[in-house]
Amino acid sequence: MRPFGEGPAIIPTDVSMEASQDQDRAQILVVDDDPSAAANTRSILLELGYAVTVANGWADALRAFDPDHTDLVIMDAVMPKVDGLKLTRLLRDQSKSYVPTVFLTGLRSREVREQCINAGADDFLTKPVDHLELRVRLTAMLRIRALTKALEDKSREFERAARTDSLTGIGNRRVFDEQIVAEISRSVRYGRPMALLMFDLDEFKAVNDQHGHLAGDALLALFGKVLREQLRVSDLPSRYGGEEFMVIAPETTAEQAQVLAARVRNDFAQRSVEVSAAGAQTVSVGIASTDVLDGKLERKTLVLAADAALYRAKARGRNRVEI
Ligand code: GH3
Ligand code: MG
Ligand code: MG
Ligand code: MG
Repeated sequence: MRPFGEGPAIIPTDVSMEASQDQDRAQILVVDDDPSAAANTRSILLELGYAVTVANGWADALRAFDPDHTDLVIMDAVMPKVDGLKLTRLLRDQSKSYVPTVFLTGLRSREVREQCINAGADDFLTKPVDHLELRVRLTAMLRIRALTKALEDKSREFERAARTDSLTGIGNRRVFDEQIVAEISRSVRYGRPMALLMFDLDEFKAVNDQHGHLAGDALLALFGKVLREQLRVSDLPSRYGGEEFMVIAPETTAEQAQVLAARVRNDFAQRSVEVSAAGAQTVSVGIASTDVLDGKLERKTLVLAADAALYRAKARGRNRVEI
């Protein structure tokens, strides 16, 4: 869709042009239980240069509605079973993106108009449709749609950035805080095992001191990559602090977590040699898991247990895994 809708795109003159311009043209979904009324609206819209999908009734509309591509819905207010008012609510529930809806109604009563707007319609037009009226209303509505969509995209981008650690590309502390609560409650509810693995790079301060912070950063980035590659999709990695990382492993016992930790440790030690002049970088791991913990399972218990295990790994010489 073109930004900020400076009116409909140029009317295509041949099929190949139509295909190439399709991305640019606003996509309008026409919903009408009366096929001839729908065809009429469709032909006006095509003439105005819009891309049009027609749905004959509510079930068809729910199928055809695509929040990522539909820019605007033109809907007949009076349809059997599910009318325009109800359908608008259904479509709104189905979409996180705000897609404007214009009602077409043969009813001229002022109460109906108020009902339409109260039900979520953004505008309405009476049948038979006046071409100019339709054109100007759509221009205004699509301009708002373009602005809204740009804002929605931006906000998704910000949301993603606020949750990602930029150096390692994995989730940050905020993501860990959310995921640990959700996974513990899932584990408790279904009586399923879960493990928490806490990784801490060994003697990392020395790497920075001797080889510079850029070398340290490269190693941290590599560790994030190793986690992304070595874990199952259901495992949840995050950067907890400076050179400390967490992995929440659902459906995982202490024994299985040890295997996972060993895999990460070995891969990281091997690949770190290529990334930094500091030589093979080792990492210590503390594991807490529901199958070896007693008492009420809480976030605090699990984190403290993983931390204590990590401390033991450090005390016993580093470059090892403890439970
Ligand atoms: P230990 O084996 O006991 O864990 O020793 P250590 O040196 O790794 O532990 P310490 O906590 O003393 O040092 C952690 C170091 O990690 C200190 C800090 O400068 C470094 N660090 C934390 N975040 C970053 C980062 O984003 N980039 C770089 N290059 N270094 C970081
Ligand atoms: Mg009707
Ligand atoms: Mg540390
Ligand atoms: Mg450390």
